Amino acid sequence: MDTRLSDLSLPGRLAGEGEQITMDELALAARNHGMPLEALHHDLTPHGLHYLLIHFDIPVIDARTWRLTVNGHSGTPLSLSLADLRARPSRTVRVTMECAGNGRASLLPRPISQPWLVEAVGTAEWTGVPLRDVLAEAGLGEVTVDVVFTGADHGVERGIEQDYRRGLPLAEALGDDVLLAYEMNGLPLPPQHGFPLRLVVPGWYGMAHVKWLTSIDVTETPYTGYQNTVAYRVKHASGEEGEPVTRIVPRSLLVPPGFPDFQTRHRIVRPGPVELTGRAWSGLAPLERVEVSTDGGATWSQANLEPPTGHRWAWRRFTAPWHAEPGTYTLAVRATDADGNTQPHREPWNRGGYVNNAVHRVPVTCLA
Ligand SMILES: Nc1nc2c(c(=O)[nH]1)N[C@H]1C(S)=C(S)[C@@H](COP(=O)(O)O)O[C@H]1N2
Ligand SMILES: [Mo]
Repeated sequence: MDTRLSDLSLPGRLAGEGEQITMDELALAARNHGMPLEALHHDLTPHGLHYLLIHFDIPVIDARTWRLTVNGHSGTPLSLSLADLRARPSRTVRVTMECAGNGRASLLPRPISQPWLVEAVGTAEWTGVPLRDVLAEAGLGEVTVDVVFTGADHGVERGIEQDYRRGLPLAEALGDDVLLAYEMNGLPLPPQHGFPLRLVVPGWYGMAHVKWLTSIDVTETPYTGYQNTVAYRVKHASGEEGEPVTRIVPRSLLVPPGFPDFQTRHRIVRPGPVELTGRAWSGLAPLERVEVSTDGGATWSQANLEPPTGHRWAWRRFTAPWHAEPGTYTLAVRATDADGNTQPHREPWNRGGYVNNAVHRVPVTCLA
């Protein structure tokens, strides 16, 4: 029998009208977990609570034999061990990372893929070597356009067998805070977050932060691999070329107040003062303001946004007092950045379900 990968791998599909979450989506959701929203209380997402997104399998890597190969223009490729990288000057950067597909499960029609609600986010301190130092040593020449990062994980997507690989424009790759990171919150990277080495591109959606790095290559023409030219593009029909997904647009999330019902997770509060709190971030421009609503976004009032801490790429906390009276409410929150980018009421729709930053809504019942 002639078996082809293209027969085994499903084409991109939109859920039919009324079609519930499929077993394939459940299988993805069970592997790729979100951050429980109560963890928004922490400046740094505690180990194990950071969201996770892995296209294929988590590779098993022996750090003693692992090497990073860097193919630049200096003639001989660099071959760096973990010890070589750790011996170099390091930098630590606090970064809020969010999956570009965050919010996908709420789109109508729903693109069938990892069915995120709103929790595909986390904040960590990444320690590693500035990428540009390594690129300078490897030699960039005059002609480099993109820098291409290859992970050790391997699989098939839409019939195309591949290593997870992404290209990044050179100007972005040379950013001060772009790291080849070997530590997360002061500990070696855990296997699921890219051990022994991952790329960190602060301000960009998650797909750019390639895990389990094995090689870095510079190219003289724009990189045209699957994860840049087929996936992670904002398209309205499947045949379109679309626009590449890049930086994180403003978003804010509430810590759901009060306490939840186990099965529905519906929130319950008691009458009296309730402090609404949560986090907001933007990879485009610094945040300007956060607003909250208790009537589903019909009216808004300004929240207290904590001042910037010097961690440009990390989320910021906000609080807003609320005096709860018996009844049912839809709480909502939205963030706006210094360039005027804000969050829409309705989910912006596109074929892959990317860059959806609709306002976060939390239904709450206040007991009598
Ligand atoms: N090698 C490799 N890197 C990867 C991925 C992957 O599947 N393989 N997933 C990307 C995506 S889509 C996201 S959102 C982030 C998630 O990083 P985290 O799991 O550490 O939160 O990793 C990115 N880096
Ligand atoms: Mo992602």
